[in-house]
Amino acid sequence: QSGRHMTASRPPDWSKAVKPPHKSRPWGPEAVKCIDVIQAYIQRIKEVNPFINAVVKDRFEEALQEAQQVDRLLSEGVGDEDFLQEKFPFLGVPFTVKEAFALHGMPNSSGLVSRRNLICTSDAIVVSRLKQAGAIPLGVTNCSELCMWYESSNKVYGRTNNPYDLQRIVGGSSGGEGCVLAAACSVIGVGSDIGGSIRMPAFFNGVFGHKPTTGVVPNDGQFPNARGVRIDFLCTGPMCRYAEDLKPMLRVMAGPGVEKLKLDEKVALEKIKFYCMEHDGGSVFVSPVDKEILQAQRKVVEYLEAQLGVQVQHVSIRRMKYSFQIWSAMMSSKGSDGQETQMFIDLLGDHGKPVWPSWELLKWFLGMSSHTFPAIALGLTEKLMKLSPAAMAKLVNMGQSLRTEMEDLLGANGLLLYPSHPIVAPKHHFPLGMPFNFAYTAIFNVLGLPVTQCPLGLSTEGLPLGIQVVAGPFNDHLTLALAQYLEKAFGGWVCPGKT
Ligand SMILES: *[C@@H]1O[C@H](CO)[C@@H](O)[C@H](O)[C@H]1NC(C)=O
Ligand SMILES: CC(=O)N[C@H]1CO[C@H](CO)[C@@H](O)[C@@H]1O
Repeated sequence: QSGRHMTASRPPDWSKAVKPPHKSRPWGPEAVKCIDVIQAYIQRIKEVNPFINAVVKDRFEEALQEAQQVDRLLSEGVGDEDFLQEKFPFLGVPFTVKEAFALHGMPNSSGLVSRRNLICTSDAIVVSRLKQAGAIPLGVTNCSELCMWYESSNKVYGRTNNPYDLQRIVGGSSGGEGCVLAAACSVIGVGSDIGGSIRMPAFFNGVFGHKPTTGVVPNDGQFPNARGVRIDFLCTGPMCRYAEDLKPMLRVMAGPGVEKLKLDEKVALEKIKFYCMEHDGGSVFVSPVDKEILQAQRKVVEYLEAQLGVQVQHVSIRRMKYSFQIWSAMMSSKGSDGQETQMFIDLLGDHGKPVWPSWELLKWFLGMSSHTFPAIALGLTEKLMKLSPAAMAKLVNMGQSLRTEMEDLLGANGLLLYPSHPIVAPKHHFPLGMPFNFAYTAIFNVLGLPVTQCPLGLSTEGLPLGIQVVAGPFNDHLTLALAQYLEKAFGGWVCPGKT
C-alpha cells in the first residue's frame, strides 16, 4: 500500500465501489450511519487517488466531525423524514468541488503556481448552499490551468487520469470532478462550464453533467470568473453519478433562481418533439464523429421511437458547422455594457504583470516554465487569432441567428440529441492535436441553452459513450427528465474495471 512507488499503469480493483448513501434507507434497523458512509468514501479516495490523482486537497478530519454531527442530529430525532427531506435534502451526502471554486479551508489556485498558497476563507455561493442542504464536502478536485483547456493537468497538482484507462484524459476543465464521480470517490459534485467544462469531463468519465440555462445558478466564488459578455456564457452546474440527483442539486444550487425554471412540472416524454443531429455538418477544425458514438445515438433514437411512439426528426442546422468560430467570436465580443473581456495572458499573470507567452514558451522548452503548454499556446494564439471587426461582427450575427433558429426549433416542448464530443476519451496530450473538438459542447454556451450530458454505456475499448440532450431556454426540466429515462434504458454510470 505504499503510494510512493506506485506506477500508475494499471487501475486498482474497482469492484469495491461504494454504493450511494441515499439509496440505502436512513431509518429502520438496516440504517447506515453517516459516519460509515463518509468513512467508506474516504477509504475509497485513499485507495484509488494515487492512480487517478483527482482529489487535490482533502478535508477528511472535518468531514468526519460533520458526519458525527449528522448522526447525532438523527439520533436526537430532529424531525420526521419529510421535514428533513425538505430542510436538508442532502443530509450527510458526501460531495466534492472543482478546485477553482472557493471551499473554506481549501486552495483555489485553478492550477496557477502563483496562487498555490491561497487558502479560501469563505465558500462560493453554490458550495455554501449545498452545505446548508446538509451535504458534506470531502475535498477539492483538479482542473486545467485557469480552467481553459480540456485536459486536467497543471503545474500545481499534476495530471488527472481516466479511471477507465489511466493513459487517457479525464477532460476539462472540471476534469477531477468527472473523474472522482466515475471512480466512486464521490457521488455528487460542483463544476462550471464556459465551453463544455462540465459536459466534456462528464462524457469522458461516463457520468451525468448539466449545464443549466444561462443565469439560473450563480457563478460567484470561482476563479477565474467571467467578465463582460462571458458572464452570459459561464454556467455553474451539477455533476453526478445518478441522474435522479441532478434535479435536487440544481434546485439547491440555483436557490431563488430556481423560480425561473419549471422543475416541478411533470414531463410527458411521449409528448415531446424530438430532434436529432448526428454531427456538426463537417467543420474542418473538428474530428469526425466516432462510429460508436453515432451508433449509441442511433440506439437512443430507435429506443425513443419504439418505447414512446414518437417520431424523432433528423435536422441539419447549417450554422452548427461554424460552432467553433461562432463561440470564439462571441467569447471575445464586447458586452452590452461595453466591457471588454479579459485577455488570457492577463489572467495567467493573476493581477500582476501579464505573462509574455513567447518568453514562457522558451522557458517551457527548457523545462523552466511554471505554466502548462496549452496555456502558453493559448496565450500565444489569442493575439494571432484576433479577427477583423467585420469578420467578428459577421460571426456574432451568425451566432445570434443560430440562437433564434434553435429557440424556434425547440420551443417550450422540444429536445435535441447531439453528440457530446466527436471522439471517446483520447490518450493524454491528444487535445493539443485537436484543440477545437470542444466546439461540440461550446456552441451551447453562447446559445445559452440548458444541456445534460448523459452516459450511454461503454465502447468496445471500454470507454464511456454519451450524448447531449438540449432544450429551449429555461426548459431544464425536459433535459433532466430525459436523462433519468435514458439512465434506466441504457444503464447510466458503469463502474470502471468491471467489464
Ligand atoms: C480564493 O481564495 C482567496 C483566499 O481566501 C480569496 O481571497 C479569493 O476571494 C478566493 N477566490 C474566489 C473567487 O472566491
Ligand atoms: C501527481 C501529482 O502531482 N500529485 C499531486 C497532487 O496534489 C497533491 C496535493 O498538492 C500532491 O501531494 C500530489 O503529489
